[in-house]
Amino acid sequence: MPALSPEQISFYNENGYVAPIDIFTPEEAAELRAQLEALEASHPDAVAGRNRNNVHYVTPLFDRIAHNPKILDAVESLIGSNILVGGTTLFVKEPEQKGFISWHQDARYIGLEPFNWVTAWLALSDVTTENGCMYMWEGSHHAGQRDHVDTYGKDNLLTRGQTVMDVPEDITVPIELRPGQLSLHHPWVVHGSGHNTSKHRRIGFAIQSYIGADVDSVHGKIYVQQARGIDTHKYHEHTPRPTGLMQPHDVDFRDNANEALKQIFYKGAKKIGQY
Ligand SMILES: O=C(O)CCC(=O)C(=O)O
Repeated sequence: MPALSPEQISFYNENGYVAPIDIFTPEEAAELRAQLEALEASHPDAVAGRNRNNVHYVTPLFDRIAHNPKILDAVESLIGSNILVGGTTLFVKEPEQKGFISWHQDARYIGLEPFNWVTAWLALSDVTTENGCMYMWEGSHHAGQRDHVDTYGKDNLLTRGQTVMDVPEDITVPIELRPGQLSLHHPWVVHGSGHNTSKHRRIGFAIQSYIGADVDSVHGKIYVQQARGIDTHKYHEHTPRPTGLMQPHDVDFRDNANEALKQIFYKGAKKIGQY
């Protein structure tokens, strides 16, 4: 499916997310997953810990996903045609892993303004309530930015365990996806995800985020790639796309970019948590 339909756009505007969006066939998604798992076997440190951020700088596999025209068509429906890739994160939950993601808004710590941006989350495995899919608090983006408490919870996969309290959990909606399906969510929608209680991996790749060319970074330096259109505002340094797997200059660059990202994520934090 290319661009979002008017109904999907209305749904996004009303609820703060839209899903599922078919991007890859199950066969294509299985192939992408196989490539990821080969990469995990050959370069275990390249996609884990802090390095789960910005894998698209060092792997043609994730670079191609981040620049996929079908994903960009859907994103263009929401933020317009001048699109930059502002960063990516792999969100993998291993079988029966305790890790969870507390209720939060992406906009709270990322520091991208104005809010003409969207997070895209691509499933590379089945994503279910059992294996820790995201839940959305529908419509919560309408109230703008909310207070978060930095909990630094042991099993919390967010950097500082930032948490929106008093979320009406019983009305939040699970976003179940098949491999190759995408969800898109608004910077202010409150969302989170639970433990993987299943015997299977839950694998998601988030482009976090696609930003309009008019979006600046108010907490620190970010690097971008032109995904579509032109950079009308030139706020950010542009980076080349990888020419091969784990090329030394790309790895050096990614390390620098992740150090800069750390400064943003932990700005004003009382302590540095785990990645
Ligand atoms: O992968 C998850 O469960 C949560 C990811 C998330 O919070 C996000 O992409 O904004």
